[in-house]
Amino acid sequence: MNLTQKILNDHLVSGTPKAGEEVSIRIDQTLTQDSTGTMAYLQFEAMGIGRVKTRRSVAYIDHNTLQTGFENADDHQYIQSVAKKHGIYCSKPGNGICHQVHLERFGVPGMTLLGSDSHTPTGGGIGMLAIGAGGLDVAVAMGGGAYYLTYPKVVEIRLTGKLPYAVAAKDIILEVLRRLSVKGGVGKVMEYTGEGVRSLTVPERATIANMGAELGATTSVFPSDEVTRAFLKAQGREGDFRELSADEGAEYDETVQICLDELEPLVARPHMPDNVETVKNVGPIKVDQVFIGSCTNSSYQDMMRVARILKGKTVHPDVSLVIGPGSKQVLTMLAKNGALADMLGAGARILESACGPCIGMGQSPKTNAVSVRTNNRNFYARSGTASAGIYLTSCETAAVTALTGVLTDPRTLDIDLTVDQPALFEINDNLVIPPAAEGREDEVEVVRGPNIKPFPLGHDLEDSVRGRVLLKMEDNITTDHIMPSNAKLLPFRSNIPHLSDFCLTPVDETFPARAKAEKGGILVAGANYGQGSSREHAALVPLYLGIRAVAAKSFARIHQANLINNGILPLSFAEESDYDRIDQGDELSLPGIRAAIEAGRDELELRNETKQESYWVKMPLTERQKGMILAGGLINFIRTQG
Ligand code: MIC
Ligand code: SF4
Repeated sequence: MNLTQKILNDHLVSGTPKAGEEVSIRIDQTLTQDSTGTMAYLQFEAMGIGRVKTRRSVAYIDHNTLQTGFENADDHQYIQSVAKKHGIYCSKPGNGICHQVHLERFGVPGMTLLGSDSHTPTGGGIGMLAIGAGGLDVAVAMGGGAYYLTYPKVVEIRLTGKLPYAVAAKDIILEVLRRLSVKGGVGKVMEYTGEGVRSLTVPERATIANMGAELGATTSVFPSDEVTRAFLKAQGREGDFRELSADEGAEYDETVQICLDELEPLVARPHMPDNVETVKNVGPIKVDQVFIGSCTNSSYQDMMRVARILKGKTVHPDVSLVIGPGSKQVLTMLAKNGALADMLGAGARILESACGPCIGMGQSPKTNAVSVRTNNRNFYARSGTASAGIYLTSCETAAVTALTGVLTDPRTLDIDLTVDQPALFEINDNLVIPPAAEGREDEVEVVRGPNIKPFPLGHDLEDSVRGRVLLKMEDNITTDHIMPSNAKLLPFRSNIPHLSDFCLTPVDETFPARAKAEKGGILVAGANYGQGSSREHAALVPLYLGIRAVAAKSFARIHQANLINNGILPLSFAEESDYDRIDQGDELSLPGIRAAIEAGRDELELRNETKQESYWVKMPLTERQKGMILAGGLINFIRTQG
C-alpha cells in the first residue's frame, strides 16, 4: 500500500477503499480558524453537541486580527468562550497562523486532521492526512461524526536529486502547478516519494503540502522519517513521532517525476497560481510591494534566509517590504537571535504573526501595483486592490526583489543560504488556552456580541425548481469571487445579511441587487467552480440570496460539499457544450426534481423555458447527500434523523 491508503484505511469507518467510492473516516484532530470558525461554532452549537470527541481540537484566531471595529474582537471572545466550554484548545491572536502553529505544536504523523481551512493539508508535511473542509463538516467531526469523502486516486510525486543554490521548496510546488494546473489534483492525493524528499526539512515539506491545495487536491502527504523525528524532537515532542512510508513497490494511479537539480526559481503570474513561468523569463519587471509571510512561507528557516539576504542592505526606495513571521515561536526566535534587527535595519515593515496581507487584511497595494508575495493565492482582487497584479514566489526571490526593486533571480546572490534547524525551537504555549476541565463546562458562559447574526437554513426541496439565470460565469471562478474577503468584509463572517451585498461582486457588481429583486434564481458557471477557500460563506450567502442551484461544467471539491451541506443543487452538465446554449437571464427549471432525487436518478432534466429546450445535468448523490438535499441541508437532515 502507499502511505495515503495506509492512513485512510487505518481510519476507515464505512465504504469500500477504492478510488471514486464514497468512504467515511474517523477524524483524530480538528482545527478551525476565526474567519470560518465563528460560523462553524454557531453550527456546532445548533447541532446540540456537548464536548468534542476528537483527540485534539484547536480553535485558532489568526485571520481577522486588524480589529478595525468591535466586530473582530467580539468574534474572538465568542470563539475563546465557546472553545473553552466544548473541550477545544484556543490559540489566541498573536500566537500565529493556524497551519504553522499546528505543524509546530500539535501535528502528529499518521493521524487524520480535518480543518475548516483549505490549507489544512500543510499537516501533510509532518505525515498527517490533513484535509480541508467546510465548517459544518468540521463541526460534525468535532462531535465524533465521521468525515465523508471520495476515496482518492493517489499520485506519486517522485523527487530525485537535490535543490540547487537559491532554489526553494516553493519552486517545487510551483513546478507541480505548472505541470498539473489548478484543476489537476481534483479527486487525488499527492504523495511525495523518492530520495529528494530526504533533503527537505519539515517546514519545506509543509510549504509543498500547503500549496497542493491550489491543485484542487484532496490533500498532499509526505513520509514521516528521521527528518520528521528531528523536527518533532526540536519541538520537544519526540514522543509523537512515528515512522511512516509507503510499502516497497507500492502502486500509484499516476507518477510525476521531478528532478530537483533541474529546477530554477519560478513565479506564478496574475491571477492564477498555475500561471507559472521562470523568474528569468518574466524578467526584471518593476515591483512596488513585497510581502513575505503566510502559511506557505513563514517558518523559522524561511525567515532566517530572508534576514540573511537583507542583512546590512536597504530595501529599494520604491518598494514597500512587509514581513509577517508565521508564529510567535518564529518571531520570538528572530527577536532573540538578532535576525529581526537585520530585517528592521533593512527597512522591512514587521507584522504580527497572522494571515494579514494574504487575505487582504491590510497592506493592500497601490493602484496597478506589482506585488511579489510568498503566499499561495494570487486570485483577482484578493489583495484588496483589484487593479494590482500579484506574483507568487519563494522567500529567496521575494527578499532579493525587495532590495533591487525589480523581479530578481536569487541565484544572482552570493551569500550562504543554509540555515540549520535549531536543536530546540523556542517553546512557549502560553497563548494556547486549554478548555474547561470535564464536568466544569457549565461554568463557562459563551459570549455573543451584536455582530453575531443567525445563519440561514435551507428548506425541504420543492417538487420542482424554477428560476432565472442571474449570472453566467467562466471557468475557475474562485470563492474569492463568490464571497470576497478583505479588511472590510472579513469582520462580518458571522453576519450573512451584511455579506450578501457583496456576493459575486468581483464578477458583476449588480449581482446582489438583482438577486434580491428576483428573490433568488440559478447560477451558471464553467469548470472548477468554487476553487480556493473552504469558506462556507460561498454557499451560505447564495443560500440567503435564494440561489437554488448552480449548473457548472465542474466543481471544486470543498465548495461542492458546502453547496450540498446547505441544500443548494450542484448540477454538472452532461454535455459541456450545453453551457454555451444558456444565456444570462434565461428562465430555467428542474421539473419533478424532488421525485427524481427520491427515485435515485442522477441524470436530471434541466429545462430552458426561454429557449424551449432541455439539457441533461448530473448530480450523483450518495444516500447521505440525498438526505441532505431533500431536507435542505445537513443541519436539517441531522434534525430529521433525531
Ligand atoms: C484563504 O486562504 O482563502 C482562507 C482565508 O484561509 C480560506 C478560509 C476562509 O475563507 O476563511 C481557506 O483557505 O479556506
Ligand atoms: Fe491565512 Fe493566507 Fe494561509 Fe489562508 S492562505 S490560512 S489566509 S495565510
